[in-house]
Amino acid sequence: NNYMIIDGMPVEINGEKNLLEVIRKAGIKLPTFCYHSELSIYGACRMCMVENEWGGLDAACSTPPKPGMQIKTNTQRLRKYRKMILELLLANHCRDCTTCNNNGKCKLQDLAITFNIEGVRFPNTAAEPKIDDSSNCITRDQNKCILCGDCVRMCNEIQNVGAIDFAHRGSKMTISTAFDQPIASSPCVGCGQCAAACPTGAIVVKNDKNKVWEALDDKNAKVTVQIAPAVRVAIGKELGHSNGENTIGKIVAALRRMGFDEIYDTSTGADLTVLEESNEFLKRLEAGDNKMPLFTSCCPAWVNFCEKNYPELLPNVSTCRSPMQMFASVIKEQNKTSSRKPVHVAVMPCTAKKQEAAREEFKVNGDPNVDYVITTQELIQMIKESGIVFADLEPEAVDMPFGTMTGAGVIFGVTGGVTEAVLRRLSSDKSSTSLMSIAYQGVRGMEGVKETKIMFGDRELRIAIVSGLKNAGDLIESIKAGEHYDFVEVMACPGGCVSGAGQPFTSQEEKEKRGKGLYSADKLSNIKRSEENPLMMSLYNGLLKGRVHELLHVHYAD
Ligand code: HC0
Ligand code: SF4
Repeated sequence: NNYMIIDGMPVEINGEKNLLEVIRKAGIKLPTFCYHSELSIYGACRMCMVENEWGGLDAACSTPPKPGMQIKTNTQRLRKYRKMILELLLANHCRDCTTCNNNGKCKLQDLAITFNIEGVRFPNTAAEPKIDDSSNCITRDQNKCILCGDCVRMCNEIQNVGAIDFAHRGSKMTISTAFDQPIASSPCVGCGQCAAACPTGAIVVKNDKNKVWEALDDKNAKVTVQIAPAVRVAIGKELGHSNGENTIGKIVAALRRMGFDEIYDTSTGADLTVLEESNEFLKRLEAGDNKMPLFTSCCPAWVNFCEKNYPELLPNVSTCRSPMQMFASVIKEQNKTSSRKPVHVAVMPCTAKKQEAAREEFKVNGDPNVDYVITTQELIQMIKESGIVFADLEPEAVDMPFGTMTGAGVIFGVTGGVTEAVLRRLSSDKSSTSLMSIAYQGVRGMEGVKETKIMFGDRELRIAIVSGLKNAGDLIESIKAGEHYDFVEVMACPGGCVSGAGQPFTSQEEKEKRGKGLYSADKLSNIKRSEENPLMMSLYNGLLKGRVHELLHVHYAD
């Protein structure tokens, strides 16, 4: 008899941790601001109140379900209560919805519509915007904050960064950095996961699309663009396709209509990274030096995290530039004699890539190799602004001379992908059976911590794959305590780039579909190993000759 009664209907209880999960399973959309299944329960917003059989009110998110329980989710009293909460929130919230960066994606706006709030009975006490624009990745406006604490728990519990926290008490309560310093001077690593969790416009991803429009309008500019692996499986949902569907051909078609001069795929850059990182790994392994394990370096939020928290480990971080930066050096080098000013844009699922692009290490004579990074969400806005009907576009191919890539490069966008691509390179058995078997050695799946052991010659290699910075921190502590690994892949966002904060925000389930979409794209690609990409040979014999270190590597430790 493991069931309870919700609005007169029996509903089975099957391991759910709280009433909210059972209610949602029953198909009832109970509203919440502060509930996220992956974060701890805060129970502050009170929107998920339900009426129990004795007429009392309980917060569904923090009440465990019990067999025989009888609750109601939709009574006049509850409707009044929810409206009151919304009116109170709206009373001290700015109402410039039409010009807010989060217009159309705001939960407060959404629920005001759902509950048909026709007026607010209290005076508007909203303070002037208090904007912190110091970061390249996110913009904060404290006065759009509803104090749900989602960002704080995300930054602390999942990312273990702790850049923001509650400050002051009572009506003065805010979310703040330590000493209210600008976010750029805090331990923030730019992962943007706080913005992904924020239900309002209080933390949003920096928007650089207008700079890209300007470059496209500039007749004297030659504008090239690269598209990151994870973008192709996440952009479609808002444009008439499904999550996980590979829409790379349509993205190319859309970018061409917008006026980009040359369009490339970051997966090509990832092939370069695979070759460089495999070489570096072998060299370190042979040298038997103490710079093991080798940590991957393609995730910029992870690099920031390491710099700020574990600087002593920087010599262990691969000297390989990220695929975005490797490819950008190549593209900029190729265009440096162009009669028009070369401008390079990267479309990324990631907010930290904006900061990576601005790093001094990646500038040549003061000019960044990547001039602008826009996120998947910004590209969606640009497509909509241009009136392009994405669903009707005929897919097109990327351009030459850098238009070949492999499946190994495409799977970079999901946790475990970099490792799998490197293992394909290292494996001496080049049969398709061996290639397939790598996929089944514990490298795939959305888990935040994966470990595998692989035989390499007569050596057993221990490999760890972590996503989410809390998991990275825990692994580093275990390494410091004596655990040995040879290779460690770190991605700051849980699940890898498919879950990047530049992507449309969605559920865990939908993120998994994106990951699967990348593996399907790999299956469909006719070249699956980076070393078999014919472009690599011509690059190493041409543009990269004698300049591999200068164009493809970086020393974060210096
Ligand atoms: Fe990623 Fe990347 S896989 S970090 O998530 O390595 O952003 O998609 O573009 O650079 O390729 C992001 C995605 C990239 C890079 C690649 C790597
Ligand atoms: Fe924390 Fe990431 Fe947000 Fe920075 S961007 S405040 S590190 S969650």
